[in-house]
Amino acid sequence: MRQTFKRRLPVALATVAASVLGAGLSASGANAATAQVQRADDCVVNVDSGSSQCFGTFREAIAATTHGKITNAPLSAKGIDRKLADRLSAASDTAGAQAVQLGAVFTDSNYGGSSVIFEASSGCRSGNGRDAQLDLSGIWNNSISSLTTLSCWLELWDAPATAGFHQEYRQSTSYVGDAMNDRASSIAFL
Ligand SMILES: [Ca+2]
Repeated sequence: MRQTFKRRLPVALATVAASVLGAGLSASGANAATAQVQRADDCVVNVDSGSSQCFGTFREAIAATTHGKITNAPLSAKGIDRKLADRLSAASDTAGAQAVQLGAVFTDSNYGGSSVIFEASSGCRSGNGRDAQLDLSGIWNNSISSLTTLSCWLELWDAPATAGFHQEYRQSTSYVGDAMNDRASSIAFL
């Protein structure tokens, strides 16, 4: 069924407790390389449940994580900026908000490439210890180059299960730096 498989439609992926970003495994071999060139994945991962959904545009991913509160975000993740981050914070503060956005990571510098927006039922209390963590897999493993902090500070770790070399980011960062670039295999939310 490879020819009829539509990667751009929202896909509810099976929950995998320790390694939630399985969307990158949905294609294989030469087809995977082609797909990544043609279309980046923009995914939303719920760190409470481990579930993830991927979309054809960053705008769709933002609409999903805000449950329709923001439907005019930029089509490309490259459009994420302080204004959008402020809107996300405002949306998650409103009564009845169903998710808080913790932060986002990108496979290219300057918020480009494939993106993952992390959400949870509640936000981080920055500076007050670790609120959540998860492993990066699929196309996101060893590929993160930039990130956006929203409710949380983000900490990138070289090894799975937040082990090994790591760096903490307290603000949005257009390039995570030579020491951490294309190296993160897990992430912690502070
Ligand atoms: Ca690594």
